[in-house]
Amino acid sequence: MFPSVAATEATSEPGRDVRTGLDPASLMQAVCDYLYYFQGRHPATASRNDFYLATAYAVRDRLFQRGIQSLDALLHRPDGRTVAYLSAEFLMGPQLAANLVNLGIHDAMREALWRMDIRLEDLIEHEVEPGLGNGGLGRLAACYLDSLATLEIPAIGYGIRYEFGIFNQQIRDGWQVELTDKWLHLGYPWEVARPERAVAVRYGGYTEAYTDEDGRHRVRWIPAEVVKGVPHDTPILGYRVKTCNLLRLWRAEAVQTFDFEAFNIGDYARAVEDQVTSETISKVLYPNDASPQGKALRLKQQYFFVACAIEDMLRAHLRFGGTPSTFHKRWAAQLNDTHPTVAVPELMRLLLDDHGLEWDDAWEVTQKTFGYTNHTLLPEALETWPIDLFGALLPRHLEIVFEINRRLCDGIRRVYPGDEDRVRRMSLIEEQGRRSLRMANLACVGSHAINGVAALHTELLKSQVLSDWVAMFPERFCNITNGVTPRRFVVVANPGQSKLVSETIGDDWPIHLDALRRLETHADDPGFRARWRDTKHANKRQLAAVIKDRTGISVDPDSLFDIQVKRIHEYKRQHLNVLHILTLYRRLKLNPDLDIVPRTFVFGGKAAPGYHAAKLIIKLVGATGDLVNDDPDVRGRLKVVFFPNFSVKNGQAIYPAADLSEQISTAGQEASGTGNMKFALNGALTIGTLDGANIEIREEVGAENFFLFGLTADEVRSVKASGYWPRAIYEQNEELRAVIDLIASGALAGGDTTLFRSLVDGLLWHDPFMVLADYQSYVACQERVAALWRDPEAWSRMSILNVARMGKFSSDRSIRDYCERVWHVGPLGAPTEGAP
Ligand code: B1N
Repeated sequence: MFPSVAATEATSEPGRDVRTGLDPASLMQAVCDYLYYFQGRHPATASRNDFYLATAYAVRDRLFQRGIQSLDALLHRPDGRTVAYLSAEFLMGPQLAANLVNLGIHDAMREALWRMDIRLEDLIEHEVEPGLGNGGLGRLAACYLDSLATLEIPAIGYGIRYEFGIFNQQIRDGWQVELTDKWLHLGYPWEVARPERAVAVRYGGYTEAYTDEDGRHRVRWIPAEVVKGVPHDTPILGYRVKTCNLLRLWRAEAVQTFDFEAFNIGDYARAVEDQVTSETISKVLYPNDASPQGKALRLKQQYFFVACAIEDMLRAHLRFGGTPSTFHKRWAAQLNDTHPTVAVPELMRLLLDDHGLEWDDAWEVTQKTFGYTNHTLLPEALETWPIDLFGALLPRHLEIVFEINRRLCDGIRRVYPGDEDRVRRMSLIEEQGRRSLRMANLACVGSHAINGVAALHTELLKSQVLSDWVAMFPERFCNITNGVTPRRFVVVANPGQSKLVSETIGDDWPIHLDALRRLETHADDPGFRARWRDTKHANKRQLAAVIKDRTGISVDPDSLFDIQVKRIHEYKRQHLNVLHILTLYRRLKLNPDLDIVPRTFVFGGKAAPGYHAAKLIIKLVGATGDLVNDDPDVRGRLKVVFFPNFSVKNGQAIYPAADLSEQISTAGQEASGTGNMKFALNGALTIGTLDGANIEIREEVGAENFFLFGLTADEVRSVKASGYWPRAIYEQNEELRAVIDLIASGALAGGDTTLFRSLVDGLLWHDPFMVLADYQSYVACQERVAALWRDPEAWSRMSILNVARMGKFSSDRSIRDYCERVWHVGPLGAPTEGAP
C-alpha cells in the first residue's frame, strides 16, 4: 500500500523519524517524502529510477548524519591525524546495497519498499555504477576507503570526478566495441557538490624572482591559465560503525562560465571554447591499465586533482589552528602509484612560495607527509614526463624538481663518491633520448615510506627496479599485501554463503575475517558440505540465468565453472586458458566418448582500446566459443562464454558462482592481483602460478589446497637469460602443436588464416610471457583439477578450507598494516608509535 501525500503529513508521529530512523515505517516515510517533495512525483507515474533515487536519498540522509558526527569527533581531537588517499582512480561499484548492509538496514529497507509494492532487488539491479577506474588499482582504493571507515580512521579519498568513466564494453561479432560510459545520465544521488569549496588550479606561464619586504629572495609563479576545481563529496560509511568518511572528487570548470571580456568584444565562440577547454580536464578516464599514456592532458589531470587536494588539506589544517610547518602532524598522504606524485613539488611550492618556509623545513614536512605505493614492475608502466612538456605546464614545479634533484645527487655523491653511474640511475631526470622526469624516483625521494603490494612484488621491487633506493634508504621500504573488503565481496555479493557461515560460526567474521578459521572443523562434516554445495549451486544457477540473458548461451550449473575475469593483458595469459580449452576440444574430437569433466569457461574483462593484441585475445575467446559450444561431438560438455562489460557490479554476480579461479599470469608479472582473493573468499579453488598474492594465498590455505603450476619468477628469469625458444617447445609437444596449428589453420576464423596470425607468430617466435613454456604444466594441473571435481566431497572440503583460511586478505588487515607501518595513526586519528 502506497501512503498518500496526506499520510506523509504524519511525520511528527512519535517514533517515526524520516531523516534518521532505521525502522521500516520511518524508511518508507522517508522514501515517500523524497518522491513527493524532492522529485515531485506521483507514485502512479514514478519510474523505477524515481524510486531508486528516492531510496538512495533516504539512505544518504543516514550517511550524512553519521558523517557530521564523525567530523565533530575529529574536531575534538586536536592531535589527530587524517589519512588522505590520493588516487587517480576510485572504482567504487554500486552504492545502494553496500550502504544498506553497512547501515544494517538491508532487511528494513526491503520491508519498507515491499509495503509500497517495490522490490529492493529491482532497485539494486537498476543502479549504474561509477566506473572511475580501470581495474585492480582503482578497486583497491575503494576497498581501502571501506576499511578505513570500518576501522574508524578519519580519511578522505581525493580523486577526479571523470564525467566519462571506463567505457562500456559490447561484443559485436566477437570483437570488443567501446561505448561511452554515461554514469551521470539518470542523476547520481550519492554525491553532493560543494561549489563554495572550489579551488583555483593554475597551469603554464612563467616564474619570476623578487625580494620580499624582509629582503628575502622569493619566487612567484605567473600562470597562463586558471581552472576551477569543484569538489563532489560521497559519504563512505564503515560497517556497523558510526564513522562516515568522505570521497572527495574534483570536477574541472571554467573560472568564469563566460569570459565577459571576450563576450563584450563579440568573441562569443572563444569564450565558450575556453570553458570547454577547462572542462576537458575532468572529462574522461584514460582506459589504460598498467601502461600510461604520455599525453599532456593526463599530466594536467594529475596536477589538477593533486593541487585541489593539497590546497583542501592545507586550508583545513590552517583553519583548525595548524601552521604550515606542522602540516605532517595532521595529514598522512598516500600516493596510489606515481599518478599523484606531482604532490611532492606541489606541497614544496606552497610551503616555500606561499608560506615562506626555508627549504629544509619544507622538505621535512613534505617527506613526513607522503608515502608511496608501487603497483607494478612492468617497465612500460613506469611513468616519465618529457621535461619540456612538464616545464611548459608546471614551470615552478620543474624548478623545484631540479633543486630536489641537485640535493639528491649531492647526497648520492657523498655516500658513493665517484659512482656517477649510480647518480645517473637514481637521478630524477632521464638524460637519454628525450629528457624526462622519472616519477617513481620523485615519489621515492619525496616519501618516508615506500611499499609494494605483495611479498614477491616487494622483493622484486627491492632487488630490481628500486635496488639503488634500497641501498641508500633501506628503512623506507616495506611490504603491504593487498586485501579486499569482505563486506562488498562476500556479505553483499554472496548472501547465501554469508548466511550459512554466520549460522555456523557467528556473525563477526565480516569485521574479524580471521574468525573464518572456525569453519575448519566443519569441513569434515558431510551435512555442512552438502549445504555448502547447495549454496554454490544456487549461485551458479543465478549466474547461468544472467549469462543466458547477456549472451544467449545456455550453460549447465552442474558443470565446473572455470572463470577468468580481469583486464585483458598478455601477461595475464587469457590465451593460455584458451589453449587448454582447445586441448580438451581436440581430445573430444579425436574421441567423442572420452569421459571428461563438463566445464563452463567464463571470461570477462576489458582491453585497452589501443591494445590490439588484447583485443585479438577477446576475439579468440569468442571464436573458441563459436567452435566448441554447439559442436555435436562436444555434447554440451564444454561451454565457452565471454561475459561482456566486466565491472564491479558484474563481478559481484560472478565471483560467488565460481568453482575454479584462474590466476595464471607469468610469474613475476602480476604485482598482487585482488580478484584471486575475491574468488577464494567465495569458495572457488585457485589454479595459479607463483605470482603476486597467489603465493601468499597458497601459503595460507595450504599447498595441498591450491592448484599450482608453472615456472617460478626466478626460473622465468633464468630461462630468458639462457635463451628461450618457444618454437622448440611447439615442435616437441604434439598436443600443443596440434592446438596451435588448429588456431593457425583458420578453423576458428571461418577459414581465414590471417586473423590470428600475429597471435600465433607472437607465441612461436617471441612469447615474452612464456605461454608455451608453461603450457604442459598448466594442462597437467587442470587434470588434477578435474580429478578432484569427480570427488564432490573432497572438492567441498577443500573449498571450505580455502574460505576458512583467507582471513589475511581482508583489506582491514592491509589498512592496519598501513596505519602501523606508514601512517602512524590509530582509530579516530589518534597518533600511534612513530607518529611525526
Ligand atoms: O594494481 C593492483 C594489483 O593487484 C595488480 O596486480 C596491478 O596490476 C594493478 C597505470 C595501473 N598496477 N598498475 C596499475 C593502473 C592504471 C594506470 O593508468 C597503472 N594497476 C596495477 C592493486 O595493487
